[in-house]
Amino acid sequence: MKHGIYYAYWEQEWEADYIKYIKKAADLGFDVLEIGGAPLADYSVDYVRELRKCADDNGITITVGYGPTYDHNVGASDPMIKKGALEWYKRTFEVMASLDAHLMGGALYSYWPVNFSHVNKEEDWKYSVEGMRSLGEMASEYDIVLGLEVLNRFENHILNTAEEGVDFVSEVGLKNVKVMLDTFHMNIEESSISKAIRTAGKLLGHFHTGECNRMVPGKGRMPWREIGEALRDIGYDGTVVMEPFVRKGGQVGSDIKVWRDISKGASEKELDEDARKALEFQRYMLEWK
Ligand SMILES: [Mn+2]
Repeated sequence: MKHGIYYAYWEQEWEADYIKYIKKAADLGFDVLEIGGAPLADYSVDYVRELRKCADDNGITITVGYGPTYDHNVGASDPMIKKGALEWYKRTFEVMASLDAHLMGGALYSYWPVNFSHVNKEEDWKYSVEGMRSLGEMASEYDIVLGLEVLNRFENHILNTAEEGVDFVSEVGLKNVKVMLDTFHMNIEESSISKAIRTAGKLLGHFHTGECNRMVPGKGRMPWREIGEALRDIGYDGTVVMEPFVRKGGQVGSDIKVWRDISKGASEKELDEDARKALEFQRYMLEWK
């Protein structure tokens, strides 16, 4: 199991200096830094080389998280949107290959946040499966696995439970298109968190962690022992990335709906210390034998 953290824990805007966070993640003891996919296609060759070198020098594996914009929805019924989206993903996958990054996770089958005034689940599901076949085939050329993140009902309508994730991924039918679960979303939608993990089983390709209010693991009431037992039962040996959001303000605070300072005015140093402790806690809860 490799443990990581999403860079946006420390940021109030989505743009960030990933070099800084690669170093920080390594200093705190993480194996993985999850970066945002949005800017990758626009990076210069030189900057990509610099990022890659920094990751290699620090022993950090990069994973990529992405909440696709409306224009990057491969599940769109409009063929022009799908075409443009696939072109953008191709450029992004090329950069990921240069970064030796082999996993992208998020609502890749849709877009985020969804405008719910126009949804038709059955129809959107159908276009989405077709779109993911195209995207998955393209990703396989770059040796990239796609984790389709199951989200709660307020953020997406297509995949809300592990069972739906498994049905969807089975319909897509590609080895590199997998189910991705996140404890924050599961807490809202799943009757049993351990059963959801067992339902995903061998199809689980990426895992996000966080407390019910998105604090770092260990500060809340998520059933970590149950989660650890289920992950061990299915023999999960992939990436586990914590995705805490505790600061309000900026585009991140607004998009994630953080309307109070959950961190209680924590400094960057205090946030670092919380992350370090959460990593120790997570390794213990998910990996003890
Ligand atoms: Mn997540």
